[in-house]
Amino acid sequence: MGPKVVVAAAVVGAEVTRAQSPYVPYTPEEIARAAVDAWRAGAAVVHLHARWPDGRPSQDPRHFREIVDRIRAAGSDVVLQCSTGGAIGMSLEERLGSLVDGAEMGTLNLGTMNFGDGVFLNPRPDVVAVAARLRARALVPECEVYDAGMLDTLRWLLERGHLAPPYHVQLVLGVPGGMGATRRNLEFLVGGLPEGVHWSVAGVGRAQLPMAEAALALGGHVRVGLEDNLYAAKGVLARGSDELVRLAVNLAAAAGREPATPAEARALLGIAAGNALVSSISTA
Ligand code: KMH
Ligand code: ZN
Repeated sequence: MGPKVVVAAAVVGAEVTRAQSPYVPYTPEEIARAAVDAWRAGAAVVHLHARWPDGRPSQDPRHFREIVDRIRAAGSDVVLQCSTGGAIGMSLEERLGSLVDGAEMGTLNLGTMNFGDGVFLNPRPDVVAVAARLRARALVPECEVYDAGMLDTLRWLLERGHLAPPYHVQLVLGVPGGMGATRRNLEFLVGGLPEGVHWSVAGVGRAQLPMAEAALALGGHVRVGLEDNLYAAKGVLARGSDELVRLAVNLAAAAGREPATPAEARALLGIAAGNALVSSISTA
């Protein structure tokens, strides 16, 4: 058996809509249920966004608190990672609203880029500010890397002391405006990572499962879920992120890798157990 694989589920992003798939969760209750289903299917980490009931993206702390509380109330010990990326056009302070008590990780987006037809703004001072907020809240950063130059920003953050281990790297490949989801790009990025860092791949659209397969072969971790991909197979909508997690777990088995439990993922990613299982209600 190879090293354990941390399977992360991104159960809803800021962009996908119910017009595209009826399985996209919107309300905190739906998002929490999707997260718990993904955990039951083998995900050790859930990457969380929130929505208003009409589907607009939300970074409102009340939504994140309800999601966190509902996941814990369902008895799940899944690692909770909150998005600070939010949606294009949100202010930095709005984006940081997601970092509620009970969160264990937060994303750190490493640069500005075209994101579809919009621009995802992450000027370097904002990246430093998000890193500082994550550190102040004792959250483990997940560095979102969409393009090769962002690895240079990662090194700059480390050299200047804005970022220090433990942190995790997510290579998000296939965003229109970022690096394409190809094996060659993946191998190039992995070759440029700091020594010993844990990394994962999130392939966008139809590249999701092929990128997961490539990451498994290269010793990385994987992210799947409806945020990045709505389909289980060509023309067949996934009925939820849990279905995509099961497909990833099957790929892992074929690659001789077993999914890590949330406790094992915490140990691998350097997440203090003390941060886990603290609900926002119990600390309010
Ligand atoms: N919605 C994207 C613009 C993150 O979660 O940190 C940014 C995003 C990244 O989803
Ligand atoms: Zn996200």
